Amino acid sequence: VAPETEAPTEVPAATPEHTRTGMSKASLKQAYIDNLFYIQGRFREVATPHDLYMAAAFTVRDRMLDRWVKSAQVYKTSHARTVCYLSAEYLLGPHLANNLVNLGISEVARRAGEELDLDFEAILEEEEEPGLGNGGLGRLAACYMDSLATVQIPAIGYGIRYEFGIFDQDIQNGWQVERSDTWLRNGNPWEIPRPKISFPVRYGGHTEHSRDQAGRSRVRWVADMVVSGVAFDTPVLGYGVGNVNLLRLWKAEAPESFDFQVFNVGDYYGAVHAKIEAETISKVLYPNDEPEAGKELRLKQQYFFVSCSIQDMIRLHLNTVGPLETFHEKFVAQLNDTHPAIAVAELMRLLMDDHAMPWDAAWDITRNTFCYTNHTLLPEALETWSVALFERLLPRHLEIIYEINRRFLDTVRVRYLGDEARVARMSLIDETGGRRIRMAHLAVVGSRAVNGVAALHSELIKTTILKDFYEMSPERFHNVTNGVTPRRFIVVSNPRLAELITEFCGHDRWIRDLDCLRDLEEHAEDPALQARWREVKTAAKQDLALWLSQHGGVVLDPQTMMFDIQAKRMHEYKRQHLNVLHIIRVYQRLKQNPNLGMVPRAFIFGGKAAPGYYMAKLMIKLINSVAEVINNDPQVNGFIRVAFMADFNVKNGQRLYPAADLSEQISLAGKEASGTGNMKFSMNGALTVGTLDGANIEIRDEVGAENFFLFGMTAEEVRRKQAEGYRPWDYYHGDDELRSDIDLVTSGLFSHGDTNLFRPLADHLINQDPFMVLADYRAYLNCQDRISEVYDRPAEWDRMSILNVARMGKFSSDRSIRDYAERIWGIEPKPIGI
Ligand code: B1H
Repeated sequence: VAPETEAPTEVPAATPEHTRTGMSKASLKQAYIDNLFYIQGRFREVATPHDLYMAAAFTVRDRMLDRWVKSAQVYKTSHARTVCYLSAEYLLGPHLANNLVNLGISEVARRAGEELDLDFEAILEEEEEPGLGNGGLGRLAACYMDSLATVQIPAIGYGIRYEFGIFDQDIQNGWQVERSDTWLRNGNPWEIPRPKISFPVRYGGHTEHSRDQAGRSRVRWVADMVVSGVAFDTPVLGYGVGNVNLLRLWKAEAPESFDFQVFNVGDYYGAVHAKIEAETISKVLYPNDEPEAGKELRLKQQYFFVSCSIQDMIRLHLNTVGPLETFHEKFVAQLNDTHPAIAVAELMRLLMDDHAMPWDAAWDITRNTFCYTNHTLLPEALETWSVALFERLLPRHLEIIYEINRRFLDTVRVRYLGDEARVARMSLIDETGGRRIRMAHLAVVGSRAVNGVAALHSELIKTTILKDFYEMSPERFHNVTNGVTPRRFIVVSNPRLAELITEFCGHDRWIRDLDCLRDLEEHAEDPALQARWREVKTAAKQDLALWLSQHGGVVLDPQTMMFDIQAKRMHEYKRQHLNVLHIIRVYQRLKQNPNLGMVPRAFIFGGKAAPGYYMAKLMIKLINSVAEVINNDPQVNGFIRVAFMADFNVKNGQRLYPAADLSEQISLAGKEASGTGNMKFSMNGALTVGTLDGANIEIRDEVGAENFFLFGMTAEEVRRKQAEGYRPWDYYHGDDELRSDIDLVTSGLFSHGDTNLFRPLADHLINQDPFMVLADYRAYLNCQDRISEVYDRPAEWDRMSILNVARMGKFSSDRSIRDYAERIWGIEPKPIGI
């Protein structure tokens, strides 16, 4: 985006339009001062840091609204086909810096700030991030919103405006302590409330079946609770384009009339109670990275945002295109995992019960509207709901699901004569044990296309959890490998690297077309680039080291130490404890031989544990306990240090990715559907130590096997070993170093003499080890030794690092979105000029 030419004078040209949305330095300055005064009601002398931030946010937002109006007009008048992304989570991260980049005014804004004597970095720091997601799945939705706008595809992201997002993590005495996330406390300048865009959402009650005058069967759902969903809109601007898409999040409120009804019969407390109950629905994000078993409120949340969203889509369609028969031509709706899968039944209900459409026509539209993305194979993460709960909360939807199932199973029976075992396996209802609804089956049956999130994952879907469905209709199964946005994860978080890339590529086209990074390849061995590359990495490490020393007190040496980072949710399958066993091995080696010549390393961790996940919390305690011993042992702490960064979130992630030399992607093969942190690290020049899991495989294919540190069993080897009967005990007894490392965990060394504290963790490894840490331990250590050797040869390391970045084009979320658009959605870009 070329900002308009600079006005040479201090006083901006004084048309209000100009100062309101002009992009020159003078316009920005004037707009900033105006916003500080007219929106915040402050002048400089009395403004708080938060006021200064709000004025900046409004200055930027005004410039986005300009483009938003135009996008909305073009989309509307051209009846543009639109993607609706349905996701219970959006892990957005701070908006300000990102929007400045996408508007193309980062530099001019910085200079305007300087002239106003503002601390630009402090203003950026002031923003509270909307943490409306748990981890990869929610962050993926946020990256996809950025890319949808950037590749100019009309889109609406639908979700929940949680009042409390993912909890903030404190570390106290080495343990995780959760604090509630009050991100809305000081107001959110990026959202626009739309009180007039609101829909009723009903729960409970019963259904009444009758026939209308034409003899058609009609159903009336008489609910016993109603809440109202109110829209809050956030504009999402693409990079360097005029397209602004809409993120529409729903807040639950008590409908006014409902209040009065109760109030009128004198039940004042009842009315207040009903109001609280309604508002509870969008109160808080469930902080688990797997479904919360049987929690009624969770199902209420899912239905709440899905119902509002589908009602909104129907309203938009009736207002623009017209007849509902063409609904699926106007909209395609992507289900981000099964959390919004109830949408299948909801669209059926609205078409049939509210719009009098016959079953077959409604089913045709429904089936052609939805597409489903699966994000996990872990059995405990596959969502099911008890039929009893469904019946109580969504009686009409249960009827519809039964009917979908009845018709679907009939087609299975006709196709596979006599195979009742298959019928039972494919049923939407799991009849083993208590009866439960299988949300993944509902999503598959109700969708036109199904996809996994990395090549291996998409293959495994076909051979494991959805095998029967794949056999029946293979043409509906796809792969779309995940991606991440280079705007946030390179340009915003690593400006030094961005500048260096631009210099050596000779252009900044790579920001919108990441394949252009290939232009770096020819410089991979150029000592000039390598020297600069190292400077950039060291500077990022210095930034991180400084920040960590000020937040938690760990001192790391960015000059001598390799920064070895594992940052992701805490989970046994991700195997943070494998990393810890390596640290303990290095520690023991150093204690045995203090003169051991070794590459100094800083082992850095970040990640939240689900509040109820005991083992994950114990892993955090273990990391911090190991850190305490190592960091205070002068015999080793010049060589190794351990840091746990509290509160890993988008903002803190942006501090970590640029500073990593080594990226730890060490999940048990077959368990990590894709991973996206792996891409963020690699894009910032970290080399990966990883298993053949998720997108690691594709990253290795792209960057070249010689530029990737591979170790461990393949998914196939894992499967075989588990089929044979895996015995971790044999590894424990067969490897002296392994045994000694695990024994040190329970020796009391890391727990002030308490030999019980880590016993559950050690025992679990020795006896069960469901994620085969012990089986991969030796391969991991050997690989880490190789890594240290290569790190000792800087020219070789730098070359590998440059080639990693140069070959990351595939992992831009722009590519993922183009894949969806072409192969799944059948939708064309609708370019909006600036
Ligand atoms: C992923 C989840 C998830 N897979 C349930 N599944 C949740 C499941 O609140 N819940 O109920 C929340 C999240 N998240 C992740 O998705 C995968 O583990 C990653 O491998 C993948 O990269 C990411 C995006 O596809």
